[in-house]
Amino acid sequence: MAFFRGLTAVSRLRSRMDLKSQLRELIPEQQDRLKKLKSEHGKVQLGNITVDMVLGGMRGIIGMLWETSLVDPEEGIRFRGLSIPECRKVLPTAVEGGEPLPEGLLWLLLTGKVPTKDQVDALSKELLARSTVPAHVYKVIDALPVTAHPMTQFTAGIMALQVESEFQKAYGNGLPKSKLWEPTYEDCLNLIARLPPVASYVYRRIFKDGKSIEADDSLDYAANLSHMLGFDDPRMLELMRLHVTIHADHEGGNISSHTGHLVGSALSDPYLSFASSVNGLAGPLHGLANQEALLWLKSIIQETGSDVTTDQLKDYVWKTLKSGKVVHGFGHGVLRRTDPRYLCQREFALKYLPEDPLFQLLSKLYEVVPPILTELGKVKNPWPNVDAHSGLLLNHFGLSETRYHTVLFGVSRSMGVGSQLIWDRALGLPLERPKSVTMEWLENYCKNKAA
Ligand code: CMX
Repeated sequence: MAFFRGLTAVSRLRSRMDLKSQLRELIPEQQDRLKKLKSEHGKVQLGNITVDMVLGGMRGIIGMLWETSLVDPEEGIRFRGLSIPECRKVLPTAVEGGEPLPEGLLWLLLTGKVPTKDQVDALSKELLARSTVPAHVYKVIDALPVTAHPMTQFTAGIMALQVESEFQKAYGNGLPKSKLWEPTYEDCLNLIARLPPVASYVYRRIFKDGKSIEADDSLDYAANLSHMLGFDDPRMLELMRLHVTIHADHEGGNISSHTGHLVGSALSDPYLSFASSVNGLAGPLHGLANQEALLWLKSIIQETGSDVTTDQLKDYVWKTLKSGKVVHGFGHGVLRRTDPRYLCQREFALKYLPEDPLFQLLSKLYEVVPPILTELGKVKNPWPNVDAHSGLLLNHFGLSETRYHTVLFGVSRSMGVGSQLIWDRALGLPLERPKSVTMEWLENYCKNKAA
């Protein structure tokens, strides 16, 4: 009898350690918090919306709840209150003093708590156990021409994964709204787990011999992603841990996050929602900027050689702008300073690849581009963003196929979009349906106001 009591205590302890059990404990108190906010402060006005905001892509309009992270224009992203430098200090690592394990960030995004190394290791194992991809997914990808953009092949793979959605089944079976977070959780964890094999399949199909590399069960999530792509250099494993951690989430208003949340609000399952996110990420003003930024850096070296002077660089930047293009990797919709995701990648480069010619070029551009963008007189943030830096780091360790880089951003973004989708369903957030108006409506409104 005492033996069985002991066993029950162990399983109770284990269940308290496990991510889903922690969420089950957290959800009721967060639901009460939201109810209180609505009932006590629902009518409080949040500043004034102007016509500029309506016409300007809704900039600055607070209109969405996003629990997992918040961007401060001056300081940058905070994941559940922790900045990137803080995350790099407190989240468990694979190597002493190394980069955070993204599983730790996922835990933090979901629970608001910094996990222990044991919890992170258990989550790594859980993700690996969930990572089997059904064979039809690869057939769907194979049906596309090998020349299709990697992001197209990646999204097709995500859509093919959707046929196993637990959410869709549970919804069809009439699961009550209050319980929908559970199949959302299952889908999101399965999705996050299955993206590395799908992403590496796409890479090896397009750029290598088409032969997949099996996951290594001794490795963590990001290291396995690198391994399955075909890169086992320990520095590359560290880079992938950093890459997946910093690209995971950037509050709710950016296109990939917002799209996932919007589509999810129709109770589309997490696969459908996240495929939409990835399609938004594939736009050159958003995630595809990492591809464009690296192609641009390479084009400078091609045209001028690596001993480029400051004057030559200035000319090149102006030439880019005068040809009607933007300078990819610079500027931001919300940030008004250098992106801390850029700065931590710069730190990584200074540690591992200070002599890399593309890194040295980017360091020079850090001096040259902002004054030129400022001179244009319309750019609100002339400083570099995350996408200026990520490509050259991957390139340094041999992942030089620039067109592929946004796929890795996509793998990482599943953690942020997935975490928020779970909370969307746990809090019972409603269908998203902002009001739109016509130009005529605005003109009449302004006329009446003036009168
Ligand atoms: N190069 C040239 N022009 C730029 C610019 C840049 N890097 N950044 C902004 N501008 C221009 C805009 O195109 C806009 O011009 P118009 O008024 O003629 O249309 C004007 O400056 C004002 O833009 P803004 O208010 O400063 O910036 P937005 O919020 O409209 O756009 C962003 C933000 C990121 C799309 C823009 O800075 C840009 O195009 N940057 C280059 C692309 C890029 O790096 N995107 C990645 C962002 C990070 C991510 O999401 O992954």
